Amino acid sequence: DARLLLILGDQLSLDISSLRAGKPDRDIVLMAEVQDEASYVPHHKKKIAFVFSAMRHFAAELEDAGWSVRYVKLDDPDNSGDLPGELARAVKDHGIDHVLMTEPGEFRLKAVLSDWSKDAQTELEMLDDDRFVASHAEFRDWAKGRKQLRMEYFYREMRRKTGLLMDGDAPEGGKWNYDSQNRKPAQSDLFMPRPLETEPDAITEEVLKLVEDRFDDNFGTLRPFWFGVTRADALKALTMFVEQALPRFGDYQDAMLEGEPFLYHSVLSLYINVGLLDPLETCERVAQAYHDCDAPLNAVEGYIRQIIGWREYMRGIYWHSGPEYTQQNFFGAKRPLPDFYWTGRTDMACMAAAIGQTKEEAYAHHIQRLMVTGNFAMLAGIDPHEVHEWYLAVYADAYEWVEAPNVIGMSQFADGGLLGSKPYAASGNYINKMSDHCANCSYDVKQKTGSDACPFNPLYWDFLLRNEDKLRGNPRLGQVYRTWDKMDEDKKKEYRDSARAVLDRL
Ligand code: FAD
Ligand code: DLZ
Ligand code: SF4
Repeated sequence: DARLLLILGDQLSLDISSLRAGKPDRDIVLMAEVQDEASYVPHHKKKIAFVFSAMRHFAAELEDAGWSVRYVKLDDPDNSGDLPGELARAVKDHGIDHVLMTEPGEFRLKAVLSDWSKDAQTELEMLDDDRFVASHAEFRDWAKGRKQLRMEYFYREMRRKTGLLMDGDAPEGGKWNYDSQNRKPAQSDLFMPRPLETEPDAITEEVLKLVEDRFDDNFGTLRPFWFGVTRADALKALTMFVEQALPRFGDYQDAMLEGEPFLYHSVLSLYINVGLLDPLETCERVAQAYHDCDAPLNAVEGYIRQIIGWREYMRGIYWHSGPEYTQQNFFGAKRPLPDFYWTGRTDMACMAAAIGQTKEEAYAHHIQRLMVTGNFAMLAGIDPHEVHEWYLAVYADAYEWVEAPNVIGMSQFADGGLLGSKPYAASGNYINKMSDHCANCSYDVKQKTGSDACPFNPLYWDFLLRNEDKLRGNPRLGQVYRTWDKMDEDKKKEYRDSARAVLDRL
């Protein structure tokens, strides 16, 4: 009997487990653009356009490969608005009693679809998503019995499992991690690579009009729309990255420059996360560049660690922690998200740059997300759930399974240290060291207190004090608290007063 294969907007891989289990001459593929998925957070316009256009192109590829595809567009008059509704319609129209899919990336959708299956008394079979190196069970086994979960040790397991950059049982070059050679500030006169830019074709143009029509009030700039939307585009983007940016990826991984939104980053996460690129094939390509002597080990190891280390670790933490993870609030932070996260209108130059390019490109690189917008939110005591929903909305690569551990865990420390060992809190000094923003800022990064002082400076101490009961015992913060203890009382008061003034202005 025919079965229905449901393919979600982030499952656009020809060899995904659901398609491998199906038969083109027997089964029907269902893909649906639905209002529910397009609005569980107010997604950036470019993100919606990217997902819909990539879905439409993928449906065409499936048809070329011989599959029968039932594709429901957002503006189809009969569109029910959610995935259960579309499953129900398809099951009825085609007389189907067995639905097959690859497990969704997040708890929310998994629950919604399982509930539908029970209510509709239709079998829904969920297969493992094996586009990851570690299965749920493997992560669980690795985590079991460990007092602390740390990415570095998990990463070594992933290196062993994949054989990437391994020299027998030993890591290539003798060390697992070459980060000590990375983290250099960049200069604006360096040759700057650009990520692949594609021209919208007729399919994308139709989607852009739909987004203009239906999502005009959403955050972000839609045009120019330059993302790739097919696997061929994504492969081209990978080649361009490996040839042009990878050699310097490590050196400038943590750098920020005014007017340079991408630097030497790959801008591939959006393609990897929807399935247009396979994470392992990406790593193999990058490893090949090292073996061909086209890129140095610090760049290649650093890049591979982001994918088989951090990306896999984040997914593991997400599924291991359960659906309550996004509700965590270790510091009890309650302040609402300031409006300038949506408008970009702030006189902090580093924040204006990170938020401005986020509006423009639905992209910011890791250090902007972590040490600028994320750091500010944590220092200012913004409610982590609001921060989480902002990140989930504004980036083209944002899916809860990877976004939530990065935001709730890594950037806001709202999980109390499950994911990382200490909060990524920093004063203006860090941003000044890694960027050229402070030279263009109306605040003075060297001033610690007072109305001209960089707001990160007093907020940094205020954060540590506000949360002293939770943080003083952290061995990695001992030195910081000793510095505070030695400060004279007047200075301490100045810090507190300045922080109060910054927070009152928010
Ligand atoms: P590159 O710098 O070129 O890195 C290479 C690849 O490594 C990325 O494409 C990505 O697949 C992977 N990677 C790197 N760092 C991480 C990480 N910490 N976690 C998972 N994968 C990683 N990444 C997302 O894919 N979706 C998100 O919603 C997301 N939200 C984030 C929120 C915060 C607060 C922080 C600090 C990080 C977040 N990240 C997220 C991780 C990282 O910032 C992005 O993956 C990266 O900026 C994407 O740009 P790129 O492709 O140019 O990455
Ligand atoms: C992100 C997204 C959007 C905007 N729209 C759709 C959609 O209309 N139909 C669909 O199947 N998937 C969409 N997605 C991706 C899903 O939100 C994603 O599959 C879940 O968040 C699980 O990761
Ligand atoms: Fe950002 Fe402070 Fe530097 Fe201004 S002075 S750019 S607010 S770190």
